[in-house]
Formats: sequence, C-alpha cells, structure tokens
Amino acid sequence: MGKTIIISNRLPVQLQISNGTITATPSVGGLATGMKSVHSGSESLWIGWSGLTDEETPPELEDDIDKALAEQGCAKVNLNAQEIDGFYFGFSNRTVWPLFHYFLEYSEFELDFWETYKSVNQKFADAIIEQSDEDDTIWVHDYQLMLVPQMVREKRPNTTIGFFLHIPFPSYEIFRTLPWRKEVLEGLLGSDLIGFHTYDYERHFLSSVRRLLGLDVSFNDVYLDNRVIKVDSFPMGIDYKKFKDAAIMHDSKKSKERSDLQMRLDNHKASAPDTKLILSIDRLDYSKGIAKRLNAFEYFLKKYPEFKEKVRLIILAVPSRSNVPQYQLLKKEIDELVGRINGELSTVNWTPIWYFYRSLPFESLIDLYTSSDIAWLTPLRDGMNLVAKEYIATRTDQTGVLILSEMAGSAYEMNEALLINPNNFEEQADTLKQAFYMPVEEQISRNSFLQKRLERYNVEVWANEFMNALNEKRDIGKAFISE
Ligand code: GDG
Repeated sequence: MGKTIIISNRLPVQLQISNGTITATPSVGGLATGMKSVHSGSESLWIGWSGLTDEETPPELEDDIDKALAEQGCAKVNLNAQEIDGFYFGFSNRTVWPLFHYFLEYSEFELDFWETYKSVNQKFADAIIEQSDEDDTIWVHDYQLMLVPQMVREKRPNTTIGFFLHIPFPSYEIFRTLPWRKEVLEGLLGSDLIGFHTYDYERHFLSSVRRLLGLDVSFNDVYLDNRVIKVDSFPMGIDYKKFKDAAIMHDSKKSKERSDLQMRLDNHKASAPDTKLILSIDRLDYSKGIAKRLNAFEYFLKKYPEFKEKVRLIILAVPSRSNVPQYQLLKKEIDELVGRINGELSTVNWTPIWYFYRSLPFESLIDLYTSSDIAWLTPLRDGMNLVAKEYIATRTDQTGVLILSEMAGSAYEMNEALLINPNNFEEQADTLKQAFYMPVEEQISRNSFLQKRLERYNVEVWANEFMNALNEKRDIGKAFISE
C-alpha cells in the first residue's frame, strides 16, 4: 500500500521568517486536527500553498523553507501574487464562493479568473504527480481545487482519488449559471469518491451531473466511461475533546488566573445577574448573515422592549478576504449598523452590542463560549458551521441555548437546537424570547442529546470514515483490474 497525499489550498502550518531563520508551526484549525490520524508518520504528505507568495519568499531561504515544511510532512506549491489574485481572490472567492452560497448577484464570471484557476489547479496537480506514486491514495480538499482530480487522473489513471467539498453544493438552477459548469463537474469526476457535508448537497451535485453531462446516475453512483464514481455525505465533526477539556480547565481557573476578557464577562454577570449574553462568532462574510442578524436584533428589542437592558449581543467578526470588494462593503455596513443600533438604544447602564472585529486566541474563544447563555448563529448559507458544534461542546453543565439557522449544514444533525429561518424576523424575535425563558431542565435535556452525538461523530471519525470509504473504492478497483 502506498502513501496518503492530502491536498488543500493552504498547508496546515504557519511559516515565520525571522532574522533569516525559518520556523514552521503546525496550525490548530479544525481540518488540521481532523486530519491528524490521516496525516501522520512518513506514510503521508500534505501538499499546499505555504501562505507566502514568490515575491515574499527570499530566494536564499527556499531550501530552508522546503526543509522546515518537510519536517512537518508538508510540501509547498509555489504561487506568485498574480496567481493568488486570479485563482484565490478571483475565481475561488469572487466566482465560486458567492455562487455556491446562493449569492448569484455577487458572482463574477471573468475569463481571466477562470484561466488562472485552471493554470493554478494544474500546478497543484503537477506537484501531486511529481511527489506521488501510482499506488498512493490522494485526498483533495475544497472549492479552490475542483479541477485537480481530473488533472491527476489524466496522468495517473489507476490512482485512487477522493475529493471533499467544505462548502454547500448549490441546486442545479444556481449551478447551471456558471459558464464553466461542465469543466468543473468533469474536474470533480476525476475522483473515485466525492464527499459533501449533507445529503442535500450530494443530491444537488448528482442532479447537475445528470442534467448537464447526461451521465448515468444510479442512487449515489455516477457511471463515466469505465469508471464508477461514488458520491456520499460525510458531515464534518469537531475535536470535541479539545473543546470540552478547555472548558473544564476554564471552569477550574482561580480568579487571579482569569483573562481580562473573562473578568469583564464576570463583572457583567455580577453587576446584572438577570441579564443574558447572546453570542455570535463568524468570519466577516456575507454568507454568515451578520447584517441581517443585527437588524433582527433591533427588531427583537423593538417588538419586546422589556428585554432592553436584559440582553447583550456579543458579535465576534473575524477579518476575512478583506481585499475582495464585497467584504469591504460588508465591513462598512456592519460598522454602521452596530453604531446606529448602539447609538439609538444604549442607556447609561447598557450597550446592547459588544462588537469585536478581530481574531481572538483560542482561550478567549472558550471564555466567550462558556460565558454566553445563548449562541445565535444565523448564516444565510453555510456548508456546515462548526461554531455551533463548538458552543455545545463547551457547555460543561449542559446549560445554554443554541439558536441555529436552518441554512447551515450543521442544522441537519442538531435538531435539538432552536432552528430558525434567518430571513424571518418575527420568528427570530420569538425564538430569542423562547431562549431567554427556556427552563434549565429543557436546556440540559436538549444539550445532552447534542453532546452525545458530537462526542461520537468527532472530526477524527469524520476523517476516518472518508478514508475508509476511499480505501474501499481502491480495493474494489484493484479487484476489478486483476479480474
Ligand atoms: C468553512 C465552511 C464549514 C472563529 N473565530 C476565531 C476562531 N474561529 C474558528 C472557530 C471554527 C472556525 O474558525 C470557523 O469554522 P466554521 O465552520 O464556522 O466556518 P468557515 O470558516 O466558514 O469554514 C463551513 C467549514 O469550512 C469546515 O468544513 O463548516 O461551512 O464555510 O473552528 O472556532 N478561532 C480562533 N479565534 C477566532 O477569533 N482561534
């Protein structure tokens, strides 16, 4: 059996150059953690972009960078600033991201973006061919690399290739608007196994394959030439233990060990014990519905004025893709909304919204999760939404209410949460009220079901289930070839 090769746009390491010395530290994101069991030992390699463009990489340090990455089981694909512009900020984030999240009007169909996307996908495919053997197993991640499976297949017809999409796959009616729709489907169909977060995304994909390419689809198998491609759903979990343990550790901290943020949150609780904290955490992205949430919050306070001075909304918006124009406009809109709502509704004792526009360290995230009575997550579309799962994992005493958009992939597995349509302000206002008054026993009952499920289907189980399904495909393929 050969190696396992993982490919994603970004490598799971942070490179730092200081005084001519390179350090590569592993990142702690969900994907990197989940892939630990797959990406371990000498039998695996992770290929991706390092985060430094060619222009930012001192030529004399090239070898040192390669060495530092190799120590982490990684190899880099070199990309220049113009490639990052067209491939990442362009086709990935100005064409595919909005289209796949149903923001058709934001999606830009630029030939230049597409050409760069193709050539960069070819670079990734070439790197795979160079670094792998025929009997290696390849797992490609996400929407930036949808052409890679077919590009590898052309040179390596018998290699086993899996692809996982972390964002929604849209309905046929949306997907068909893409000028390069056939090329994208054909790119993906270079895989042996294609995974999505939910059954709906899987059906949408199969419907597009049938209607746009006219291929035979039976249940979740696609027939293409002499190959059978399996399409399935694999809902991604979180590193449950990490969040639970961090919350336990947090609860056991003595007062002098508590962070400034935690002290602020504690003071808030002490000075207004019957006030509830409502939390939302997202990247600053239009798909996450932050502006609509702010409007819905204002509506709630106007519909139910008795909650003035009784609730506080904490918005943590993490900077993201800030050189894409739509994200700059959204930042402005949110800044203005927060300013206006706070300006209109604040009293001497109360500011309705605390707004943080930054990324916080993991410990601060735990402070926020553990101190908030309600988590309110209202994406307009979201592949999965891991924040919802992380909030539940940190509730050590099982209290807390999760209000979650039906449009998030995680809603399919989190039926015990209060599920809402983010466009329905009436329903959102009533649900906030319901959350405020939900009896503790009901909170515990709902959360205990959720916790059990999240603990069982954690991110490691997700990665292993995908790999097992991929290995099964490889074994079937081998049996077929030897017949
Ligand atoms: C994409 C899909 C899908 C957030 N703020 C901070 C911080 N975070 C961490 C959270 C969570 C992660 O970022 C966000 O994950 P999400 O799943 O909510 O959203 P996306 O970033 O859009 O991820 C999504 C996911 O891929 C996986 O397939 O679920 O649908 O869009 O883990 O904890 N972490 C730290 N500081 C912050 O300020 N340290």
